[in-house]
Amino acid sequence: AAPVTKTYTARAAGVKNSVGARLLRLMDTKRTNLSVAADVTTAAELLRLAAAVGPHIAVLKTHADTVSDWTDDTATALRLLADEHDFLLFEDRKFADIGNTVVAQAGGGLHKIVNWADIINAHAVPGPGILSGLRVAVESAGRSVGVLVLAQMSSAGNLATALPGYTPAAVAMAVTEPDLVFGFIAMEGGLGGEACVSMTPGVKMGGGGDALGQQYATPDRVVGTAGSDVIIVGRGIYKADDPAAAAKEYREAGWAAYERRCRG
Ligand code: BMP
Repeated sequence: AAPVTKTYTARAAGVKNSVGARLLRLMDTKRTNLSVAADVTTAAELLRLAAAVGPHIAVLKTHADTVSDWTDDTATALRLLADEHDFLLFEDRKFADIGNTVVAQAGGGLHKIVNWADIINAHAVPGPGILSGLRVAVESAGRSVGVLVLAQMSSAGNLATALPGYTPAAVAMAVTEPDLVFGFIAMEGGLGGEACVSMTPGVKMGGGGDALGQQYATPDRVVGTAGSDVIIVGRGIYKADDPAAAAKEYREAGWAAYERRCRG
């Protein structure tokens, strides 16, 4: 399919999940479609990185379970930074269990994810009960949270991409709950229609990969050619000598690709 050429803002009105609509408007207002994958291992590094890249990003993506000294204060400090710099917090926990279990994983444990994250994500493998469970957790937290379903992955040999029918089935599951699910982790845009947001990991200037199966595409390819909406960049930014400067570069590349796409 041809990439979606409508602006993020023009699509926001059709998005039923309030976090998804907010993300689309925020990207146009702040002029950034960049998400930084903050894959650092201490709370101090995480907060330092969030403060440095905050002015350039739409979303900060975390793996709270890789932070060795995570406490409730880490979440509180992240929320303050998110509100100060106007970005959303995405905890990339990739829930993948039965509904009853994800209620406890999303709401409880050490990380109490739905108490602070704006965006969470889920594999489609367990079936729709996983979304019912996440809905219970979100409703009991009493906050606005949006869910992304993993429709595709960036890693070599991943079964979502290798098995014909997997991605359409994941999309079909997601679009039945538009007030909860606003989009996908995917390698392309347009999945689920223009009211859905695609966020793409595996992004690095120059492309390439790593030794453990990661496969990279450039911001231009992801947003321009593949029509995805948000680039997710980890090592390309947090391993740079100057993460803020690298974030600015990725922001500009992602934004230029979006503006070209909107011109059709
Ligand atoms: P990096 O840019 O350093 O390769 O990091 C990519 C980030 O995106 C990691 O946090 C990883 O967990 C996540 N990710 C991915 O790479 N591929 C996927 O398919 C899904 C992901 O969440």
